[in-house]
Amino acid sequence: PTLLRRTLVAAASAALLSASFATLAQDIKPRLIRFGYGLNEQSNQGRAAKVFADAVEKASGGKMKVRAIGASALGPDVQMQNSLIGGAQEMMVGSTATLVGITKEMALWDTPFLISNAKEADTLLDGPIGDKIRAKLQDKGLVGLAYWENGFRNLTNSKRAITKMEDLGGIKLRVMQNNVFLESFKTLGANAVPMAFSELFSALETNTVDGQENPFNTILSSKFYEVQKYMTVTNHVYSPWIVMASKKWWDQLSKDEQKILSDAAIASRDFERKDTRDEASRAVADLKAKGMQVNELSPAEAGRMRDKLTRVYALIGADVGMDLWNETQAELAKLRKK
Ligand code: TK8
Repeated sequence: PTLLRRTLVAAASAALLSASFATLAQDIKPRLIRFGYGLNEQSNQGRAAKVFADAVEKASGGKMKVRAIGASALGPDVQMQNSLIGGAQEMMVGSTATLVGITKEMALWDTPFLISNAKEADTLLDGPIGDKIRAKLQDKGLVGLAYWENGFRNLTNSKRAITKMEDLGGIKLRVMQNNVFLESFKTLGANAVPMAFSELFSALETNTVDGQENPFNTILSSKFYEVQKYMTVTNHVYSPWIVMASKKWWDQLSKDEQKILSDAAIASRDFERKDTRDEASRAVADLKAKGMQVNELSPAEAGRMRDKLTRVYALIGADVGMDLWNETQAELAKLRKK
């Protein structure tokens, strides 16, 4: 080999050595981490779970192994949250909306029409407001590591195209197990039924419910287009997911292990948001190709809905606290002036 080649090889192996020395010097024990989630493996959630798992394995020199378990195989969101609190499961990712029974301030993210674009979402979630709400989980036995994007929610149903508020009348609509969602859709005239996500596909298939609301990505990955004819682009709320660990378990980890998990949560968040946005930008065309009839809610109708929901805003203010609510409004006003 040439001198240059030899130098390169030497440099490369030195880099490798120092990398593994760095892992050796760290306080890392062999760990098996069950990371549960609700959607399929072939979804934005499943892809990001894999990115998280790979990042943890790599950073721990293979000592920390993440078993990502999707399709609600470890139970729906609420059940997994309780397993984490009890210490029977290590980690999960799920909707903030299903956490309100544990941490009522999470209801902020359920506010209809609060967030209007990705920039606003990222600024609120990754800034002081998102941090404050995330920190509230600690008293309840959970550690919130990062917010992923579920996305802007849209309506689907098997009855008719929704072009105005009145079209929702009598539609049996599945909502998440969350009071704000329940009250919002009741207020808009739908017959809202709370139900775990894991039961949703078959409920739609058997016409136990007529419709549901979720981001484009989920409508695609969960194949709701097979059992739903109409989709209305409403963007009625921006829904986050949150990556969490059991506090009981977390408190037994070394600082090095905690850092590996926190860093991987952030890396997977950045991957996930980009992946989700890419997929969402193509989704309407994909869903049309799958046979869905798609219409957009007019700004005037969205405005009418927003007016009708004033009552629900008061409810959220009470759960979230006026300080946090006002801080959020101020932050959004600042962003919108820029
Ligand atoms: C997945 C759920 C899902 C949510 C829902 O576990 O329930 O509709 O949007 O993402 O958290």
